[in-house]
Amino acid sequence: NATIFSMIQPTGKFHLGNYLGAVRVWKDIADLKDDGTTLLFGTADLHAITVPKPNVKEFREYRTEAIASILSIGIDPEKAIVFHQSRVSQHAELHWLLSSFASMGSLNRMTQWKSKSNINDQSDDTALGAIKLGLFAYPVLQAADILLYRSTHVPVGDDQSQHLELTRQLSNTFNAFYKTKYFPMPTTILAPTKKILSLSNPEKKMSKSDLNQKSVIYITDAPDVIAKKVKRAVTDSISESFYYDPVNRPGISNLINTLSGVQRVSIEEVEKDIRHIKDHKNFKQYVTDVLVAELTPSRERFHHFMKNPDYLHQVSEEGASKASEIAEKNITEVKRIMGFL
Ligand code: AQP
Repeated sequence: NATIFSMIQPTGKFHLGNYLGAVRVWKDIADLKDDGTTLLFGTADLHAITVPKPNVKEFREYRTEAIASILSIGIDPEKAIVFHQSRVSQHAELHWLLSSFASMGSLNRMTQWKSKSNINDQSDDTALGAIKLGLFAYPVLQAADILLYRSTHVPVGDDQSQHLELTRQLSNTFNAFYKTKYFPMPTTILAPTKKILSLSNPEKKMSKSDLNQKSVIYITDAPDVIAKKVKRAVTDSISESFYYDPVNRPGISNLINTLSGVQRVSIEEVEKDIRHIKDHKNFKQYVTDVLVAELTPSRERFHHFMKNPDYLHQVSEEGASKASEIAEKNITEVKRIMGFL
């Protein structure tokens, strides 16, 4: 039977990239599955501390908001297991067991620890020496998350492809070492939308932890906030027509890509739809209208859920209990294979 698994870090409010690259895709998949497929969606709160979180109160809030966001986008907790990673201790346990099979070389090739630690010069030994083990080993924990449930499919945005490749590598190494077929080769389900970029710097991806709030459209932003952010988005001075050209028109192309994702149509289709628009003001107004219409229902549901913290707690605790049941069964088998039992 298929098991579909994905997580998101509670490192801030969810934005358009998280929506189009992750949670709306989870919802689409969940809507299609009524055939006994196991669905697990969670907050990767253990991953979140790889960039340490000194503000504990804020971190706690982000965890709660993450559950509210997942539900408000339309994941039904009756159909999918929704939980916090840290509430299922077997994630950390399997991370340790798998870490003996993960080579420093393969982790060294991962790009995330480099971008999150702002290392530019890899021959700078002092800077490299300051990198924390948790950030470096992050992909091993992600592999453990996925393999713990013997997941067969993992929906993610394209920035995560590299980590999924490492997961398959670890699964393969473990299976070959113990002459078993216990772990599956999880398939990556790539989100249909290309990466959403920052509004103020379309060279960078849109990120929860971006300090410049104007760069990011949060899925809970009110209509006037969305309008203001889109208005200020960096574009260009080429007027009269709007078309997709990520090299020469990165800002405009990012907005066209966003429209294509939200409206579930191809880039070419969007180009046709906006052919009649001749100036930036009207183009940005069009983008704003599309975003406001898309995000309003989930924003309203989000505020409704946030008024019911007890309900959110109950959902994530029930989810953790269901996830723990699968996790305990599977880790027991892994330990048996490895000779611990
Ligand atoms: N800009 C993006 N465009 C498309 N997809 C994106 N994702 C994140 N940013 C974009 C997808 O969201 C899922 C969850 O990501 P995550 O929270 O585990 O880590 P992240 O990719 O590091 O997300 P952020 O928003 O950039 O958070 P911070 O600022 O904490 O690093 C993944 O499936 C990812 O592909």
